[in-house]
Amino acid sequence: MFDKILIANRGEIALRVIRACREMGIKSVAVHSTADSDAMHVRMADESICIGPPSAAQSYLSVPSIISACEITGAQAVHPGYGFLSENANFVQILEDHDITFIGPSSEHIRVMGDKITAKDTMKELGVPCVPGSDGGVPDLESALKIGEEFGYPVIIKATAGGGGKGMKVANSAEEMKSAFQTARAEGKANFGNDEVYIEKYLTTPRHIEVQVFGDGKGNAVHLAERDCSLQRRHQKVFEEAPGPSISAEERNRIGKICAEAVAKINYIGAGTIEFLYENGEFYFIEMNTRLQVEHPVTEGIFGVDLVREQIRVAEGLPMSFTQDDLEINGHAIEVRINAERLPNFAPCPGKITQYHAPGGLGVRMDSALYDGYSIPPYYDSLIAKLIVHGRDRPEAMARLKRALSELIVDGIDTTVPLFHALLEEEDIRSGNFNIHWLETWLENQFGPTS
Ligand code: MV4
Repeated sequence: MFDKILIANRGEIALRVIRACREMGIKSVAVHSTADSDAMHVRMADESICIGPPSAAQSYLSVPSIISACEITGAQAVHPGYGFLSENANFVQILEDHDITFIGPSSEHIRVMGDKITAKDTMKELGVPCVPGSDGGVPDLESALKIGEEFGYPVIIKATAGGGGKGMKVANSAEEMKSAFQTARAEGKANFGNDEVYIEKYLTTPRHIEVQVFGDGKGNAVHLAERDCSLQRRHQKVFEEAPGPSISAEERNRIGKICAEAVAKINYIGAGTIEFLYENGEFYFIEMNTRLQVEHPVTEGIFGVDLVREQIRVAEGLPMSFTQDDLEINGHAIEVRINAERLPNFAPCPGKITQYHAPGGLGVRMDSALYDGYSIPPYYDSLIAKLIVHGRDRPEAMARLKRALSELIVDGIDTTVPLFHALLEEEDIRSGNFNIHWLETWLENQFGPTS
């Protein structure tokens, strides 16, 4: 059993892990930059250690600093949270070499899924349905044009190392292929040091549906249904829910089984998310994330399980505490991401919180590292809170979200809270009628193209 876990993260996700550790009787170590000396995760952990200056590159992303912090504090394991080093295969390799347990998948699984071409090859081989397109990388424009002819336009060219929408270009015709192909390549090279690209049929109006999976690393795995994360702006999720309002029990069981069997077969360990585009009743794999995701609480809400506790258990070599048969969906959960950002442009808005009041009551969970008088530093992600509500059904969850938002007070800075008040009045949101383009179209209609 682990005696002490180091959390290589900050903010609400660091608190999330510290809380799981405390419930399991495991000591927690917070790491922090000099800009985070007053941060809540430092206060809440059993111990803390400063690992560098404000810039993430020199603190939360510094592998030598994190390894040193483990050695100094005697932590036997590292939980990476999400972002930062959570999907860095080299970091995991170095931990493995130092006999420090990474609470997450093997470096090998992270590496395979971190490259989208090898991820797609692997998933296809495992029987997961994929978007039609090139088999592997496309080496030159001539081959790209052939693929365009074969699958028909529009197609999308994607950098294999891409992320956050970078290195992704749509070509609507053969004429557009040249510049789309070259731009995707150049963006891959510039942003990720990798110019390899692949091509898919472009799906015009899909939903983003992601299946939560969990493995024990010994050939056992389960799925925990799906989340609908279609409401995004510039590839940032804004509003997430589980289960997906458009997915039937039959579809859920079918795709869930495919995903669980796939990760069982590769002896995957820990939490993972298999991302799909969903259009006209079909699922198309696009990517796999090998981390605990920001929106994991909606899954926890409908299943009543603690995913971080399970991550720690399997990292210790223990079995998961549930089987597929134990997992039953109870009601509906919604998460909204509250960012320190000013509408309509979502400009980051760090600063001092002059008044803070978190909502509460039945079915309300507030995951946040805010406190009264806290100063949000300007160096990191603008997510400051996740408000998660649970109800017996979707309408009850929506009513509860509206009620909880009305109780919330975050004064001193601008936040995305007004966006959620407005969204909850929209018929499409109330009825679950949206795809990946809905939010950006709505924002343009509300505020014009500047947003
Ligand atoms: C696509 C697509 C349409 N067709 N692939 C965006 C980021 C990356 N995760 C995959 N993305 C997309 N891939 C095919 N074949 C549309 C998107 C996409 C998108 C996907 C999910 C959520 C929001 C999105 C917004 C724009 C584009």
